[in-house]
Amino acid sequence: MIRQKPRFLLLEVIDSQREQAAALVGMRELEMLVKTYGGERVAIELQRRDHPHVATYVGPGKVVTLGEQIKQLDIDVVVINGLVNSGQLFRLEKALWPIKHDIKVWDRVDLILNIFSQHAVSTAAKLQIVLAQIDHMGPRMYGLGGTVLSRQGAGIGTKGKGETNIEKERRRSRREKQQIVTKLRAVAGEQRRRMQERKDKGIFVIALVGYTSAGKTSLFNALTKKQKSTNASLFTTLDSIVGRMNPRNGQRPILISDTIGFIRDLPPKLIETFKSTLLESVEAHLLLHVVDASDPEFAAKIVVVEDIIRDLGVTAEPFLVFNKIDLSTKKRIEEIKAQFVDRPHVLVSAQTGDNLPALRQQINRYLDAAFPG
Ligand SMILES: Nc1nc2c(ncn2[C@@H]2O[C@H](COP(=O)(O)OP(=O)(O)OP(=O)(O)O)[C@@H](O)[C@H]2O)c(=O)[nH]1
Ligand SMILES: [Mg+2]
Repeated sequence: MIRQKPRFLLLEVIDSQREQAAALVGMRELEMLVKTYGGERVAIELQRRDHPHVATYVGPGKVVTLGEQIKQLDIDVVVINGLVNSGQLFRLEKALWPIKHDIKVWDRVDLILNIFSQHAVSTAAKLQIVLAQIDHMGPRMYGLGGTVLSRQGAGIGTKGKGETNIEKERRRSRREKQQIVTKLRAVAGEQRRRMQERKDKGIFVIALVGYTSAGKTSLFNALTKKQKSTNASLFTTLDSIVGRMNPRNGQRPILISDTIGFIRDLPPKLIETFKSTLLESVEAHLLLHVVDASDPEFAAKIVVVEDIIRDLGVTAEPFLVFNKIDLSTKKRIEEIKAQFVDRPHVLVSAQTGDNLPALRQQINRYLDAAFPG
């Protein structure tokens, strides 16, 4: 039976160097992801080991205690806070079958992909997710007890297929992947053509990028007067949307695109998969990097985002927009200004509209530079 609110056990292996307190801070984001998925965090487990166990990620003793917890707490999904290879995930899951036949063992990327498939609207986004799942799940997909979660509704409560016909499944999955890649190429080509058309018409194109939940869609709404949905949970936006910003009198039109947010520890292959969604960012005249100034971890998140956009092939330095200053103290705002004195930036609140005129002014400066005379 599929439960309304699947029960999660969050697990992390930490080496002897890592402080327990730091690991627990890292778990907060995972907890937020579980909540976004619609799950309930029932337990958190840290295991100290210098290296994950080669076969089952956690050691044999831990497999036994995990089993006991799963039984006692009636856990549906064990999610590991990390990127785990699919053999380890599969063997750990299999070791737990005698305790609960439909237990799921996911890593962080499985969880993120399942959230993506809940939120995807457009055909392109859906295709990208299936492709990412084929890549990430590897052999777990076919036969080896795997489940293609996007095809199973919430992805909970499905049983393994057994180990027969693996070769047939593998071939089928390879074919499916090829078909998706071809379709996505067509989507990307079409998007590129539209982008070029806009550029040829002399339209100034801005793309919003940033960590998930930084406030990209809120800023998009504030600048375009649209009402796209925003939410405190993660990955509210998956599909790119484009809106028009009111230009100065007689000025050329400005288009802004809002897209999927980034998060740490995304495998490069996954980013590759989402490239067609992110094309708009690559091709834009100006990239606005939206940062949640009220987040104590924002500096590390800036690095995550900039690494990803570099991987996408963007060479220009994005313009930093520190958002949510309504939540920050005056002292904090001064600190940010001092810390980023060497980089072009503005501090705004998409919610209250504070300092948005300064952002518009900066945008116009970039526009004038892109289309001189
Ligand atoms: N206080 C405050 N909250 C804000 C501001 N901007 C956005 N938020 C809130 O932050 C949360 C995330 O905002 P979104 O605009 O959905 O963020 P996003 O970057 O588009 O997030 P994803 O699409 O999920 O990656 C929502 O709860 C917003 O209401 C702001 O300036 N001030
Ligand atoms: Mg959004």
